[in-house]
Amino acid sequence: SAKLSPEKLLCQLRDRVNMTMIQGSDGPFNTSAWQQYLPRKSLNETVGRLGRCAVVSSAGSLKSSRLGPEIDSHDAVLRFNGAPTKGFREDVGEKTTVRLVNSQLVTVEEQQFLTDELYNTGILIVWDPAPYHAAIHEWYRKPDYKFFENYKLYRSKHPEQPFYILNPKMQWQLWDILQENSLEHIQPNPPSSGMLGIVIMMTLCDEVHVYEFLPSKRQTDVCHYYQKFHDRACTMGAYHPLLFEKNLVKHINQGTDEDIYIRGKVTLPGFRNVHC
Ligand code: NCC
Repeated sequence: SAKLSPEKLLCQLRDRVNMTMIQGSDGPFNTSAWQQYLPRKSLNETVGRLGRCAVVSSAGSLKSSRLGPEIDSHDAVLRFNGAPTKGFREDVGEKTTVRLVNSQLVTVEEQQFLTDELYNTGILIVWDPAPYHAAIHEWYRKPDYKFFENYKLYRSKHPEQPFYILNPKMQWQLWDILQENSLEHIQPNPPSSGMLGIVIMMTLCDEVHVYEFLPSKRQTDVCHYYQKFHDRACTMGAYHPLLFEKNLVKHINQGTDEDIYIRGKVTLPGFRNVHC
């Protein structure tokens, strides 16, 4: 197998995936039209040093898990896209420190990103699928979704809420590592929000617990814990290389198989605690 040991894989992730947010000094964002919108403080300054962190997937298997109190006991919690806490507190908790959203959600009118108060809590980070290893200027001219206008509108409405744009180079640095550690050829589509969120928290925290990314005994075809919709592709992947992401996360899990089976819980070290 082409697979590296878990230790070597963690080192590769630490050293090759450069998690940064777009800053006002990054061309083509270094213009007066952008300066007033991009947050002045870096994400690191905004969150401070984080200890124990939780990443909560949106999987249907969170339903009836009663993991809420355990999830809320973390110093910081990351959630995805439109995943709600209201009405689901017992299973997913209510703390939301970071919400990672894709550019489709920010752009498409029906998603109500600009009006739904769900988005008004915590730090927001948006990411957009960029062409493979494209330079930032090339991506800027042709984002997958034209989310820049809604980003600016949201920033004007909520100037106090930190809202970052993920530098798109990260997704392909991560994809390269996924491909190198898989025996099969992977479609060149970017990793899911789930995988990106896991690596973001490994950068910010001492320790990361991921819930229901690797499915527990509650595994189901129900796509999300907050909707009735069924689709196996939600768990296995279609556009995103989700299966390869899950294999990689399983490989570097430092928790027990029982934790996966009972809680859907994976334990990963923060990059600060990875020694190469
Ligand atoms: O469904 P989504 O993902 O918002 O889920 C967030 C992350 O949770 C993990 N997940 C989800 C469901 C499931 N059964 N198993 C899981 O492991 C995945 O890691 C997933 O990334 C996305 O990644 O951004 C995605 O977004 C949705 C959708 O755009 C948003 O929910 C906004 O409505 C995509 N669905 C569609 O476009 C129809 C999904 O493919 C990827």
